[in-house]
Amino acid sequence: MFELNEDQLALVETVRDFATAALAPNAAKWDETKHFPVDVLRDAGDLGLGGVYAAEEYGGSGLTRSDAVLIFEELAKADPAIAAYISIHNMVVWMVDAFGNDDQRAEWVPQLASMESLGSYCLTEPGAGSDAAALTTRAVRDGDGYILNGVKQFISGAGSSALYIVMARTADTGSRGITAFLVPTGEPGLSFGPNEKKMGWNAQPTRQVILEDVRIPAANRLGAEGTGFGIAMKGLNGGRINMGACSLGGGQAALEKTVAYLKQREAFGGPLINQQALLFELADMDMELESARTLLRRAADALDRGAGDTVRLCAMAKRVATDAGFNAANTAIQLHGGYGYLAEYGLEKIARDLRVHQILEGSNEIMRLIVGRTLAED
Ligand code: FAD
Ligand code: 2MC
Repeated sequence: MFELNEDQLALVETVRDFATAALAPNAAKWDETKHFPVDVLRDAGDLGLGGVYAAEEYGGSGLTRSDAVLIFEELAKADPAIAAYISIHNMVVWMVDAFGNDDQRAEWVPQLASMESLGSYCLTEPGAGSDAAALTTRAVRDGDGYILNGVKQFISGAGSSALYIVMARTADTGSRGITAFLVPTGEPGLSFGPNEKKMGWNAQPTRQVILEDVRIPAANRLGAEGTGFGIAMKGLNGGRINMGACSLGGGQAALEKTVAYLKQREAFGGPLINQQALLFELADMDMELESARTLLRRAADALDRGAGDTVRLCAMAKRVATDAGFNAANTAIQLHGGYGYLAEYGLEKIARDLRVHQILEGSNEIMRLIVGRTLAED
């Protein structure tokens, strides 16, 4: 599990080459100008990064979750915001591929896997975030279709995506009354709020998705009525470890920048790396990132095998890796002194981007709730 095979080593190298050439040189500019680089996402799609763990049948790459965490760590070393969006897109593609019927898969997976079309995942609402099963967006059956009404909050990629997977209520039976729907862009009644002004993740849009009497055919229902919450949660298990991998990538990049900096920064008669107090900080960063990486690979392996403790391990890995990544970025700022605070050094962007990973795809408190519940149940 812990030694990469030849295919994985080649995969990491390919993704690193792409990230180094296409993402890293532009990351600061995209952050500053709030530019969502859809053309570069298409290049990522050409490399097979749009449907990493979708089956090959409809154009996915057919890779494993263990491969995916390697990919997202590499992408995030160059730009955590873009890596994280690609992860969300992959969650959408996988949900269509895993739970869609043949018609839905044939229609959507090829265009999503190539990233010709982008996908958004719409669970959160203004009044229902962590308590996702309390969502109130409604889908009412109307002849051979459904009429959707409601507002989805904080939707990544909104306004640019071709496909929105919307979790909506079809019955008043809690999490078992939720159904997933494929809502294509351009449907009458579908609109978007303004792009939110954010601390980080500036290279991807975050907007409300507003549904006002949006009529979609019943053929756009993903899975059976009442299965939408399970579909949404199963998507998130993979999303959570990917988000952890994105945090490790950002944290690792921050560590490497800091080692290089302390080797050349002179104070008190020599390079600062000779100060043991600082070397211990670097060692702690390295240990925390490596511990998180180990747990993340274990969770990815559990997801690949469909192991019984997958949900618990994905939640643990998400909490541990997103905290490790942010802490490493924050320490890196400190160890750069005043220069760490300057945008030019690239560290404050990493910290701003990684901060939200502790909040979204299930906050780190919710990860504790998931793990804690399994302890209480035992
Ligand atoms: P709340 O649920 O109101 O929580 C507030 C605080 O209370 C948090 O600290 C939370 O951890 C804590 N808390 C809540 N319940 C408990 C509890 N039982 N025990 C202990 N602590 C608790 N959502 C989507 O569906 N799709 C997206 O694409 C998407 N992208 C996002 C992008 C960004 C930039 C952001 C900021 C959010 C995004 N989200 C998205 C939403 C994100 O998943 C939610 O913000 C998150 O789940 C938390 O929900 P909330 O903001 O409503 O906070
Ligand atoms: N994997 C598979 N199934 C799951 C699951 C998971 N991770 N989590 C819950 N379920 C199932 C669970 O087994 C149960 O199934 P059944 O009805 O067959 O018994 C059902 O879902 C309901 O689960 P709970 O009874 O645990 O539901 P509850 O409402 O008590 O709590 C909680 C669920 C808090 C774990 C869930 O609401 C949650 O994960 N909240 C966080 C929301 C979140 O992660 N949002 C992220 C939005 S996306 C985003 O941020 C992006 C950037 C894209």
